[in-house]
Amino acid sequence: MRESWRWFGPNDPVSLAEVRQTGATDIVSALHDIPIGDVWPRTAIQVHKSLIEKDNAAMAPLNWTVVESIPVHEDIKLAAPGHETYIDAWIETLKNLAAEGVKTVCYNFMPVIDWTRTDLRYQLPSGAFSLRFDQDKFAAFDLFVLKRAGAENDYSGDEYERARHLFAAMASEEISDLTRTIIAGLPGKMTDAYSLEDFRKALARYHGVDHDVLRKNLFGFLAKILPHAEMAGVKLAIHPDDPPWDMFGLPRVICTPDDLDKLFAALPSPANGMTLCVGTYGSRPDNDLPQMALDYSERIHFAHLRGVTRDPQEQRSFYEASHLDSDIDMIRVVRHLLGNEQALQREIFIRPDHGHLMMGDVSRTSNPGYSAIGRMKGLAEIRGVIRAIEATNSP
Ligand code: DNO
Repeated sequence: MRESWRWFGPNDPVSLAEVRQTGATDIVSALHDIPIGDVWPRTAIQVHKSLIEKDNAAMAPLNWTVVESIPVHEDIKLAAPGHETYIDAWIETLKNLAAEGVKTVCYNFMPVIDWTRTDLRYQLPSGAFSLRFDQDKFAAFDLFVLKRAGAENDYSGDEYERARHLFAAMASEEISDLTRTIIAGLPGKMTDAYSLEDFRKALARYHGVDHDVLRKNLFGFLAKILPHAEMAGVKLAIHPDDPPWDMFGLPRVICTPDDLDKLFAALPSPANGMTLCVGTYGSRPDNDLPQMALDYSERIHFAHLRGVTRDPQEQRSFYEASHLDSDIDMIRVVRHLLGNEQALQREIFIRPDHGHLMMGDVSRTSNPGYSAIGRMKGLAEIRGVIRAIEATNSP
């Protein structure tokens, strides 16, 4: 397994020197400054790569091997007139990355919003902070802040009442925090940051786009990309929709094994792969993560390892628990991923996906979910699991 670490570039508060100390060997990164839809020039990729790899002769090497993500322009998701230009740009970027040796490419196809949480500082009994998605808060935002037309049809009477009560008790500061958290965006998101008005406009563009249409647009996009990926030796790794269900009346099409089966049946190319984002898929009780790790052995090129614990009453609400102790059987997931590597004679990239905000990181600037110490703890725990399984399996 190749232990990787997400690095947001020169502005990331966690430096490469710190990343090196975690023992990770591979860097997961992107050119976040380039506007969505533009080609990433080869020279810009080279500059980023040399920044990451500049101390490799003297120190433990760090290599840029995984991209997370090349953003997919909304016009592609909508198959809007002229979207072919954006597909061509995506292909150019893919080729430029491959030419520089960056050949594992994570991307997602979530309309309008990328990953979504409602609380960025949810305090755990240990005193550390975690990220949380609270379904009632989300509903309160949708119904009473955004006031989305037709939103009431998406919630039961009981859900509506819970959201109404919650909203009535929220101070204006809390409302603006919640709004910012949901629509202005989280680190690494691959969609634009919106004002409320722009957000409504972005949603309106999807009027009439249901699951079938969005899926057709995804498959149409991939049909054009995959031959180039194959030629360039690139492995694509689609990231699931986080959380994995429809939101704001938008269809989401990478949420379950059924979605994955449709994707791989329609486009069996070996370059067509997935990111097993354990925490995202695991936010649904009906996704069996160890089973998915087994079933998609050949398709998993990249894994995000993170634990999730759901609320007993409202199963769509969850917090990001510790990497090993959550509702997900992480040990079995790791065991199956290792088994796949053995059986297929290849390595996959894993990274600790998010970590708790804890210790010295609490008083320093950090990207929500992407602090240093919490992620290092997650990586170290997972490394322990890997070593223990390897030792048990060796003759
Ligand atoms: C959040 C991440 C997402 C992810 C993109 C993949 O922590 O998992 O930002 O990178 O959705 O395209």
